[in-house]
Amino acid sequence: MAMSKKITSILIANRGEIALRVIRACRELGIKSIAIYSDEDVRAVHVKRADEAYHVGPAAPAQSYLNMDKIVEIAKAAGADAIHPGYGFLSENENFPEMCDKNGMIFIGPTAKAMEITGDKMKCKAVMKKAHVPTVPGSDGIIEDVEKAADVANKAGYPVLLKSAFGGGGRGIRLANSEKQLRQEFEMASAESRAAFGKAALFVEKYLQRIRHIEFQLVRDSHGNGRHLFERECSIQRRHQKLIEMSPSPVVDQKTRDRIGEIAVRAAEAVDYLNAGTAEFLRDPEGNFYFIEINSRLQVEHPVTELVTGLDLVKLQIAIAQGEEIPFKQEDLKMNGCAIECRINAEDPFYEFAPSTGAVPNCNIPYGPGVRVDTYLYPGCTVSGYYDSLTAKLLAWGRNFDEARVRMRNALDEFTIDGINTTIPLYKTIMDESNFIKGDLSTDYLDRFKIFDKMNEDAKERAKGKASAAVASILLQSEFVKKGGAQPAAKPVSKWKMRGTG
Ligand code: MV4
Repeated sequence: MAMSKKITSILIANRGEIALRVIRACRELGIKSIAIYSDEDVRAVHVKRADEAYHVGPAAPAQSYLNMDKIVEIAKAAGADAIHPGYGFLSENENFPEMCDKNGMIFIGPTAKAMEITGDKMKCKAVMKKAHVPTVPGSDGIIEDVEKAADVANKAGYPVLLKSAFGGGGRGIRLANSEKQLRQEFEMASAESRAAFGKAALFVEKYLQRIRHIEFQLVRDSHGNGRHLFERECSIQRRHQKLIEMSPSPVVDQKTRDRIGEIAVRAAEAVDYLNAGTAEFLRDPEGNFYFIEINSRLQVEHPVTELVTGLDLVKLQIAIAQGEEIPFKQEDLKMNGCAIECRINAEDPFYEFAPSTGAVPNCNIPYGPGVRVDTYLYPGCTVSGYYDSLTAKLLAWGRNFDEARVRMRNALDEFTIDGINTTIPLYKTIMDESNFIKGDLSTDYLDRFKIFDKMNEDAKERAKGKASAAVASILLQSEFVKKGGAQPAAKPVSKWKMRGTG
């Protein structure tokens, strides 16, 4: 598939901040950007910024941003050369690249074949084992009977996890601490699986505890060149939703980075990967890395990598999609400084992350040295309940972790979003938290260090601080008035005069 057709226009099959991100890359490259929008997004900023915008359908994703037929129809009518799927929506649907191809359009992403393999966890694991990519010890494929399961578990050592091949995002995972428990869980899980899918598609893995989620950014071109763009540490999550990502990981030294990065490139080769993707690993406290999956899309957290490498991943995606070779060698890449990303979600962290949507009458978006914000927010916008809760990605870059962390902390103070609740208060607490500062991260970080209790305390303190500041300012003002200094009802003075220039 060494296609080499210069892309001159791209339809962006997405919305929100990622649509804006792709539009910016198009503008830089002189490529025409074509947006689509649902009824809900008539006033969305991606519609204003794109060169052209077309209505795709009603608010519901199935009838708009997931409607392949309609999207391809619009792309054809608009004369698009290529389609960028962003993340979510159609980005990992293996039918979409084929459909684009049939209609003479370039899909900016991996091939259907690579998507199909990476989308099937068991198949992917088997391919990786063959390619000598380390995977979690356990069964080679699906286990149909309980005796075989007990056998594998005894070899791997307890505790083990029973995973459903049809699960995903933490669904269909059961823990067994002993053979007795394994037998019970196996019977229940296979009955459940048979009822739902007609067969007991279970596999057994050693249960890794206190793990970190560390992933490597990958790019691979149609000429077979594969590169890794270092790691991102994504251990701070809640219910399999990432909240904070950073690069470098506090526990990855250069030797490990080179070693695991090379393995990640090998993983990409094993599935003949094309374009940008991510190899996910679990790291245990002993420092062992185990491959778990490849995400066959550009990820939410890709700007973390952009800040530490100086590369533009969307521009790179477009170059690869039009048949170009990746313009750098592995040894040309250097990691510069540290970047942290906080996902600003429209959810209430004080109330089980309940969705919080509606009008945003005003907002203040931070900026300044080392600060990047990818967002669709603007004063007067609306946050819709139909789509993903991500409203903004706040990133801070620094020469080292602490500079990035302090910049993030200050930017969080500057960031205000009126009308809705967001995850900002949680991140303020985390940026100040001693274990975060030490880099003591794991996927159970929030529970292990009782972060929500700390957040509640912090919020109380801040409320007190605000109340006393308000009282102090009233007192000050009354003092000032008593001294006869204030002229509250004075006629407005020209600002120019006040600055002493008039
Ligand atoms: C594991 C694991 C521990 N041991 N597998 C959760 C969803 C998924 N895709 C894989 N997951 C896990 N698999 C073994 N053998 C722990 C998790 C896990 C997890 C993984 C990545 C990021 C966050 C997580 C949170 C809880 C559990």
